[in-house]
Amino acid sequence: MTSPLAIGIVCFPSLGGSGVVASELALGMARRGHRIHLIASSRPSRELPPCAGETFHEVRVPPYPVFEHAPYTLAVASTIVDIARTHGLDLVQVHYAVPHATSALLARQVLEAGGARAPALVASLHGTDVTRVGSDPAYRPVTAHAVAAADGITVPSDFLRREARRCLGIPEGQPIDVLPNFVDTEHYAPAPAPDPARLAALFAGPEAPGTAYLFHVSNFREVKRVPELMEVLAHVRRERPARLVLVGDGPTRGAAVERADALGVSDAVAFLGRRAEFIEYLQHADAFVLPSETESFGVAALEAQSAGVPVFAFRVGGIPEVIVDGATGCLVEPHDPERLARALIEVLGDPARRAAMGGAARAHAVAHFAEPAAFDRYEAFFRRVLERRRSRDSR
Ligand code: GMT
Repeated sequence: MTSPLAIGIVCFPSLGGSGVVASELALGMARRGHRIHLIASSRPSRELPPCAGETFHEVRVPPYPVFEHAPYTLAVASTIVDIARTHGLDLVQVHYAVPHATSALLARQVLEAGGARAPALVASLHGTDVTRVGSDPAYRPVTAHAVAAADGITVPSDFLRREARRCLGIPEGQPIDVLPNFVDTEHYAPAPAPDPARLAALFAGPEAPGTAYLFHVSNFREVKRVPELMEVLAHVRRERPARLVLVGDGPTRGAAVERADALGVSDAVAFLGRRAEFIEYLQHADAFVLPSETESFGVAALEAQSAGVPVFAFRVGGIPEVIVDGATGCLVEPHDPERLARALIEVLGDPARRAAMGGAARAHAVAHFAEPAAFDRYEAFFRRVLERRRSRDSR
């Protein structure tokens, strides 16, 4: 019987994939008997049932008139120090390197300066913390230093491992472990029996027979290319009736609404805004469309597959590591909305093929990305990191 670990998990609370991964992992590890301290500026928006082994710690960032930008990085570092001193921590895992890896490194230095043994540091990289924000000269020197100083580094795909070496200069000799993201396959499951009345209620609108339902969820940042989704829909609708439902909100929502108006498809689009729960929409959708410019992984695409919904996306970043082109969805060359629409028209026009893809998507998610196995991988990884540090310290 291995001993339970005390783990601090730091994340951003918003509906982004890194927050989802962090909060699901926190719950999964707490249910396995570990003591988990979840650290964020507010409760992560993915509401999960309370669990005895999990404690939430809010990072307090007090404003002060001198600050143009309140120093969140210092507040996270102080929170980690406080938890380590009060409760004891074996390991701190930070999700999203900017600025969390720097906060954790600072916390380590503060604890060691006080004569304490600092927790091991794991930097879990997610995407733009490497490719865009982390590699921006405004942040790169400090971010690269903090990530390289971690006792363990994880990424969700081979793609992001290559990018971490290239953008942050992590040397070949330093291990970066690929731990793919995961999904709760019991929650994200196909509908037991698709219900036409429920379908009509969910995707309300004047329906033509055979209407195809397209679904998208994201944080509507530039990288997601949500306005281009309107073009995909317009192309599809030239060939067949289709509606698009979007969950989420963010900086490009206005541009997406305008593009839908300009293309004359507004009546066929529903912007539902932010909501943590959208499983029913997924379960009743014919396709999930993700026209992102890049994705290191694409948690939403995995959730769709787990619900038995094929994914249509551009062949970019780590997406080919999550979606099997032609089997669990379709990947087309970036970044042409018309090509994406043609792939949709082809598959949606062949109900038997669509059904086979849905079944394959579900099987793929269950076989490769289910939570229990992912939690095993994380636990083994955390123990490896601690062991590595122990043997280094004893030398
Ligand atoms: O890097 C980001 O843009 C934010 C981050 C997030 O917090 O949602 O998204 C990244 O991490 C997710 C979880 O690992 C991945 O599923 C997303 O593909 C990745 N986003 C990008 O690479 C653009």
